[in-house]
Amino acid sequence: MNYFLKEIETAPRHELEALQSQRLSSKIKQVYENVKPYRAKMEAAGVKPEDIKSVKDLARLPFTEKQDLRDNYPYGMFAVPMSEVVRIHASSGTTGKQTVVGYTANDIALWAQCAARSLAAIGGTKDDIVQVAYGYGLFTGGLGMHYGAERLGAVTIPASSGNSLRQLEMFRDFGTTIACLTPSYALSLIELMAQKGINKADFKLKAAVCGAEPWTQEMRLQIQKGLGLKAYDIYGLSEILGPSVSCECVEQCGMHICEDHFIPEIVDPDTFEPLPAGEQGELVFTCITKEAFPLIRYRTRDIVRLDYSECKCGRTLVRMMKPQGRTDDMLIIKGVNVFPSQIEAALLGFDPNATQYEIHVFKGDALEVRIEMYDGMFRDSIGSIEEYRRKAIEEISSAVTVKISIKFDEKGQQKRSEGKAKRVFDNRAGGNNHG
Ligand code: DLL
Repeated sequence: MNYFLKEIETAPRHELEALQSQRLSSKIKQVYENVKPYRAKMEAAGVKPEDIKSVKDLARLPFTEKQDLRDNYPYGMFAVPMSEVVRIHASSGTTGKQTVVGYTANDIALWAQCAARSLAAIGGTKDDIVQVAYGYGLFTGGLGMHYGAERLGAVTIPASSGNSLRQLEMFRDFGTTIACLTPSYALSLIELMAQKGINKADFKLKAAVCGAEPWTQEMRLQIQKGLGLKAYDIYGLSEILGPSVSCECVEQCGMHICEDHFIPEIVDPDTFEPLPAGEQGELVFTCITKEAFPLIRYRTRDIVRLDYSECKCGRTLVRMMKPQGRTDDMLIIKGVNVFPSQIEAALLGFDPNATQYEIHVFKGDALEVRIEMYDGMFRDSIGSIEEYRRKAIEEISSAVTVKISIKFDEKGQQKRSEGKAKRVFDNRAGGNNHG
């Protein structure tokens, strides 16, 4: 097995917990002293830093939410003087004002270590050639994986996203072995390969590190087949770090969280009460090592289940299963909660080639799935267009338990993704329009 920091990644759980407890209590002291909003919240909750002695005391601390970051925009929650800050990133801000996060030099080193651990977990070594096709800029994907690949000692290609034909040329000419990109961008590249007659046999790719947006197992199979590699899931969010808060290992069965830096909790999304291990709920993180922007009990809005069982790779770090969606992306259709990922799983389960699709919601809660047509779509087993429609409605409606309609879009009509795909268009008044 390939590890970057074996001692930590395979540490017995009681040792890991002792480390977390010690780091947590000193971090809470630091934020209490240096970050006014934390001090105010803790005082309001009647909690003193000395009350937090171990991870078991975590639940006594107040939550932090996106709104707190907005209220203290841009630098009000930084825990160090600005002279210590060496980098800033910002969240994409799909809803409301963007949020700003800062990093000290140690934070950047910590991030590079986490990203190197992620790459090592999927089999990466210094002999690899890593093409980073996440966007570079305020978005954390590009620079996060870039520093990780360099820390691993691999050859790093700072491709950034877009310029798709060039991405494929680089795969071929530079002998790229690991590609870092969003899953929807991977699909866009696969489509372009078919259009340009580019063959995956010309590539040396062995792995894709895909994240930044929800994607299903069905999508994984499409990417693996289309690019001739193994596709691994990587998770992160700007507020906590960026990519590599957690990443899959070669077993492809859940993403190991860097728990020596981030303590995860799962809470009930309605009552915010902590849920027992193994239950699905909202993921909450507490940063215990970051210096500039250590969020405490940050509610991510991602719906996740944690698995504490042993992993075949030998890592003892808890695994988070694929996020089922975000509480703020969940659609409420006639009183029923519908996650876009459920629609994707049902659609691709029925037709693995229907990867270019959109979800539209209209007044009166009408839910329409628009599937872009592709060559040969109504041939073979799926039958005629009406037969396809009937089957798609049946499969998707039964998965989400609400009635849907299907519309077929012309080939090439829908916008292709180069980063986070936008798939949901909520046309109801006040509806959100997340990807
Ligand atoms: O998307 C960081 C990142 C970059 C992760 C590259 C992985 C690879 P944000 O733009 O702040 O940061 O968006 C964070 O994206 O709360 C999730 O809802 C979603 N997300 C990220 N990774 C995954 C994933 C980056 N693997 C938000 N599966 C998070 C599902 C994901 N959703």
